[in-house]
This record gives sequence, C-alpha cells and structure tokens, in this order.
Amino acid sequence: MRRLLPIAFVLAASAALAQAPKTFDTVASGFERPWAVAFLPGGEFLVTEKPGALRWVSAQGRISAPLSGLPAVEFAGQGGLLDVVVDRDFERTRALSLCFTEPGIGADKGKNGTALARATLKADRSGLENVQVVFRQAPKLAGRHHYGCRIVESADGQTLFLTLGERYSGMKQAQTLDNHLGKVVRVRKDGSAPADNPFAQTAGARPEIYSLGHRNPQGALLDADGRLWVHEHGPQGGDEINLVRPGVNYGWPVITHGKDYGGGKIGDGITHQDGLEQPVWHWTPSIAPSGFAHITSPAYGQAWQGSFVVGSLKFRQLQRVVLQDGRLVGQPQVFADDIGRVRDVRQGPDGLLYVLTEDEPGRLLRLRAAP
Ligand SMILES: [Ca+2]
Repeated sequence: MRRLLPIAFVLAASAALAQAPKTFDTVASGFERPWAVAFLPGGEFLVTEKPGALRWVSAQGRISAPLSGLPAVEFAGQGGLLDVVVDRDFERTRALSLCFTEPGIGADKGKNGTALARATLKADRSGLENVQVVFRQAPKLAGRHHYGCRIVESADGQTLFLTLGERYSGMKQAQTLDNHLGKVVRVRKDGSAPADNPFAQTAGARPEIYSLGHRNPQGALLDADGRLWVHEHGPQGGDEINLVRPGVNYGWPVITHGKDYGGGKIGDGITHQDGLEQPVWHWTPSIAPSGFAHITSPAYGQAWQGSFVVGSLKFRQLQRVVLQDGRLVGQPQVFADDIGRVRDVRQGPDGLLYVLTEDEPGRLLRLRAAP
C-alpha cells in the first residue's frame, strides 16, 4: 500500500499536466517587431509595429498595409510605436488610444519621450482620423530606453492610465513629483488631469501622476474587481508585479530586489524602506516581462479562470500567476516555453488568449481552449 501512494500521485499530476492548454494556432504571421494587439468587432485586430506601422488584421489573418494618419514616431532602441487600445464603446465611436515615442522639436530637438494620442479608426479601416496627441511625458530626454507605455482604460471609460518608464537616465526623478519619469499617470481622454488624482492639489506636482517610483512598466491591466496591476522590468534581477494604488510610491531606485548591471549596488543596495511599497512579487533572475493578461473566461478550465498571464521576452515564455487578496499565491508557472520573445499577451473578446511574438516573422498566436 505504501508504495502505491506515490504512484497514484504521479498519475494524478501527469493527468493535470496533460490538460494544461499549450497548443497555439497562428492567427497571422509576418509582422515586423509587433508590440501590441487590440481587438476589433468581428474577430479583427489592430497590431502596432515598433518601427511605426499600425496594421489592421482581418478575421482570416490578412495583414493590411500600414494605416494612414499616424503621428510622427521616433523608432530607436526601445522606442517606437508601442501600445494600442480600443475604447470600450469602440463599436459606437471607433475611438482608440495609441502610445509611442515622440521626437522632440524646437528646444527638445534630439530628445524624445512617451506620448499618448487619441484617434478614431476610419470606417473602411484604412487609416486614423481625428488624431490628437493629448498627453506628453515631461521632460523629454535624450536616450533610447525605458518608455513604459501601456494604456489601460478605466472601468467607467472616463479616464486612461498610462505607464511611463524613467528613461534610464531619469531614474532619480522617479522619486519626485515635478516630472512624469517612472510614473503611472491617470488622465481624461482629452489629456487633462482629474481633480481627484492623488497629487492634483499638491504644489509643484504634476497633476496627472497616479503613482510613482516605477522603473519601466510594460504590462498593465484592470482585473475583474477593478484593481490596477502593473509589472515592470527590474535592473539585473528584481522584475516586479505591483498592485497600483493612488499616491503610492513603489520605491525605484531607492529600494529594489535587483542589482545594477554587472552586479553592483543600486543606491544604498537596500530592498525595504518605510513608506515605500514592496512588490507583490519579484523575479530574480529577470524574465524581462512584457504583456499582461487576466483570464476571466472559462476557456481554459476552472483552475485557470481568474489567474493572470505574464509574457517573458528573455525566456520566450508565458507564465501564469495567481493573484489573490493583493498577493501572489504559490509560484509563477511556466506553461508555454520557447514560443518566441513575447511582447504582448491579452484575453480577447472570445475569452481566448492572444500572444504577440516579436522574432522574425512576428506572429499573432491564439492559445487553444482546453479540450
Ligand atoms: Ca518597486
């Protein structure tokens, strides 16, 4: 009897593994450095490419020529055309948001920064119209790193959250309120700051700031309970998941669970300090997280419903995490390995997971539902 117990356990475990969804179908292939996917009615998509093209993708996977009407985008290093999100009421309004690296002009010539544009998609899907840059990260800096740039529409559709990296050279400024480096901001769709933002009444503070002390957040979402989560790239180690609350300081670069490239200390080399929020989870070594999805659909079975999925550029993986009561339960689970450098992962309106991989040829993948 004693010897049977471990055998039964192994059988049960392998049966559970066999049921884990891991079959991907290729929806479309041939993108150049795809960065974000948005979902249109009728099973169509919009996909951004970092070099600057926005493409429409038919339900059959046909990729269009670049859409017309985009604002000027600077493509260099980590910058380019980055996120795209369509409004909750897109079917009625055809309204969407884009974020991208905007080249500086005039006194800012030679510098760049993250910017947020609003636009409407033409009815024939050939281009954008009513394009307006409504928010610009300040200050613009020279350099090609840490743009952040994930957009999340609030549940009531009235405001947008935008994640902003500290541009690497602006890391110390992630701790001060007179700039948008290393921040999550919350703006109305015309770019103005709501009066109930946490620092809207603080003298000298940028009124758009919602949270501070971030490094380079490239995954963001609202969960089914309306909470805002981000993940962010650490330095060498110390990638983080954070539950974002208004006015909270997430610590970078004063505290971090990572080290400087080459292994040196960052600042005083401390991981905790009063008044600075600890991450809900941190990865060492770094996985280079990009893309963040919340599985609300039953497509992948009961055990997966309610969990979250993080893409890894570095390990070419998807990891599933369970976040409950503001903390991570257990460990992240790798369920798709070596599928390419994952740039984006989202749940589509059909309840299935869609994944963008940026290796040549860039692909849009769909995870098949559990059998
Ligand atoms: Ca932190």
